[in-house]
Amino acid sequence: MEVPWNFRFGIVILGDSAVGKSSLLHRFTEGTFDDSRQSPLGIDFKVYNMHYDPDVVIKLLLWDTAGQERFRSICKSYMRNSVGCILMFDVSQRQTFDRIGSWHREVLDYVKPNPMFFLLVGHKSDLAVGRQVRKNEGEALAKKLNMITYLEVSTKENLNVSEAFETLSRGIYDLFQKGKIATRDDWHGLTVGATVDKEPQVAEKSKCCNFG
Ligand SMILES: Nc1nc2c(ncn2[C@@H]2O[C@H](COP(=O)(O)OP(=O)(O)O)[C@@H](O)[C@H]2O)c(=O)[nH]1
Ligand SMILES: [Mg+2]
Repeated sequence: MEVPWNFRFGIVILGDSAVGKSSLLHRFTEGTFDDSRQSPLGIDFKVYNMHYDPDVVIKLLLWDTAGQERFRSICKSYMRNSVGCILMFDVSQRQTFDRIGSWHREVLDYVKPNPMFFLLVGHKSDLAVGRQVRKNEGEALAKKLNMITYLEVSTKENLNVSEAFETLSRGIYDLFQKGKIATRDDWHGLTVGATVDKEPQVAEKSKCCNFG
């Protein structure tokens, strides 16, 4: 049954291939971690109702890039219909951290003139032995790029998984309350107040466009 919602946020999960985007989304929405799970090609889309406080339901539309990142190709419909981005790297793969700056730039360029707010996630924090990026480097980069914050997450050990989605959503909600995010009729990244469900057309899921 459709839960009435007060706000709807589109959230996209981005980062290099194999940093663990699909695993994170799966853990958050289904509650499980399966090492052998194959992510399907195409776009994965999940809905999650977040009870921000007893009176406020924020409906999250969560988009996973499932494979397109290899081709630097991003689907217009979900980029343009998002207000938040979980930008991820793998703390055990330095090159995935080194590419965060270009992800960030390209996403902002792409969604212009619409806003996008970022949470930086250093993923696979359980891999202490193989770690190649220090926590303070992640914190410094998030600060430099003006992101909401930096969090270290392990989907495998279920550390900071729901916190990641909550921190980003709260950050966006607070910015909206402060008047820093303007809604527009032709932009569906952040939608207010409707309780009737009108999701982006599922058929659009497979229609992707080249990034940049
Ligand atoms: N050690 C560790 N491995 C993880 C974690 N999350 C995902 N993985 C593994 O990383 C690999 C890539 O994950 P996947 O979700 O497919 O990445 P995606 O390409 O970014 O969607 C898989 O083998 C996962 O089992 C984690 O928190 N810790
Ligand atoms: Mg994937």
